[in-house]
Amino acid sequence: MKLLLLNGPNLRLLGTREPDIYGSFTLADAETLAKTTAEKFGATLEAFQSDIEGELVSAIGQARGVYDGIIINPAAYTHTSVALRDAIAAAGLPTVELHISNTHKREAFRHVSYTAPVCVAQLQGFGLTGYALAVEGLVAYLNQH
Ligand code: CA2
Repeated sequence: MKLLLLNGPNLRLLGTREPDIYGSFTLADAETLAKTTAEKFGATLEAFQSDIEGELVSAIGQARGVYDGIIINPAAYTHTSVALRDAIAAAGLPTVELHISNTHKREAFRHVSYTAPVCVAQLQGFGLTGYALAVEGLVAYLNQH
């Protein structure tokens, strides 16, 4: 089982700013946790981060036939991107939307997700642990479907 982890814009700043919202872990910490969790469940995981919407769209488009499922933290594009939503729907791969913070406790514009309706699940508010939980959940989903 091969999984793809995608992280969207500004998530490379994790660990450098806004620790009250996002914690003090780095993007590398999150990617390493996701990879070790995947291995624990007999899967492999590759990770990619981009600030560029089109690069994320392309990564999703190229995932079909290579990966069995996707975990994506689309970051701010969650709340704006029809292109990412269409890419996820077109890829037809089970996808989990992940957020570090609980977006429902934050500004109203973060309460809407363009991407969640085309994902099998959405997980948010667990900080770094969410990266492990999302992998565990996606592996379980793929084993059942
Ligand atoms: O909680 C999440 O994971 C978010 O996807 C993070 C996005 C935000 O736009 C979403 O509403 C919720 C922002 C990512 C920016 O990451 C930073 C990390 C450290 C310092 C500054 C920004």
